[in-house]
Amino acid sequence: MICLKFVKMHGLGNDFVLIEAPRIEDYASLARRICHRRFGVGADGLIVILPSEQADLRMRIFNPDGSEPEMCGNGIRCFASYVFEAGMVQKTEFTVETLAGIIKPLLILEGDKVAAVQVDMGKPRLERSEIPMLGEGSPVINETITIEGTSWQGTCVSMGNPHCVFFVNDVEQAPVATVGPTVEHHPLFPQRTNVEFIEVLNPTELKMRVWERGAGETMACGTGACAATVAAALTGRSERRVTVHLAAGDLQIEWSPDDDHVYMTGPAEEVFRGEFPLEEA
Ligand code: ZDP
Repeated sequence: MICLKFVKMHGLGNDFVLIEAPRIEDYASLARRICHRRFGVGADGLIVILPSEQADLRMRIFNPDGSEPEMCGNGIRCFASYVFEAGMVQKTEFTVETLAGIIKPLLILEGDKVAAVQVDMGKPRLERSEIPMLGEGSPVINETITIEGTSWQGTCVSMGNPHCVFFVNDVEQAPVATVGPTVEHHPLFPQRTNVEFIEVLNPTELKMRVWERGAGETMACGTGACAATVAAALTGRSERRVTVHLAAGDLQIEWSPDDDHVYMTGPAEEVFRGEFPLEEA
C-alpha cells in the first residue's frame, strides 16, 4: 500500500493535515477523505506544501468538501511553523505564494522553537466585485440580508477569501449552524462565503464564532478574524488593533494605518505525525 506522510497541526483548534508535495494531483478527493472526522484523520482543511517560482514556498489549501480557498490564516501559521522546523526555510521571515497573492509570515522564536507566528495578510479587499458579491456599491457595509423573515446586516470583506460579518449582542446565542449555511450558499455570493458572528466586548476586544465555507462551524478562522477586525473598524465599532477571542484562545489583529495591511499574530501547534493510505480501502 502506498502511504502518504502527514503532520497534523492546529491553530486555536482550527486543525489541518499538512503534506509535502506528493506525486498525486487529485487533492480535492484526498481532502474529502483525509479531513473526514470518522473515516479519515479529521481536519478542517488539507494543506499542501509546494515549491514556488515567485516566493520561497507555495501553499495550497483544500476544504473538507474538496473546494480550494484562496487563503487560510490559521493554516498559514501552521505551514510557516512546520516548514521552518523541518528546515525547508532557514529564514524567520519568508514569502508564501497563495491564490490570494504573496503572504509573508514572520516567526517569533523562543530558543529554537516557534512560539507564535505573525503574518502579513496583505490588504483587505473592500470592492464588492472582489469579494465577490452581487449588487451595487462598495464597500459593503450593513447590507440587509433576509433569512427566513429576519433581517441581518452584513459587512463584507475579502482577505483573498470571502467573508460576511454580522455583529451580534451575544455570540454564544448566535444561530451559527442555521444562519451560517444559509448565508454561505446565498445567491448574493457567487463563490459562497465564510460567515462571522462577532460580539464587540469593547473597542479593543472582539468575541467571534465562525461558519466556514466548505467546512461548517470551526473553532477559529484566521482570515475571518482579520475580516471581522476590518469590519468592526470600518463601522466605528473598534480600533484598528484588537484582540479577537475564540473558543480556544486569542488572535491579535492589527489593520495598519501605515500600509493598509492586516497583521495577524497567533499560535501554531503540532499534534501528531502519521501515514495515510493513498488508495481507497
Ligand atoms: O475560505 C474558505 O473556504 C475557508 N473555509 C478557508 C479556511 C480559512 C481558515 N479557517 C482561516 O483560518 O483563515 C483556515
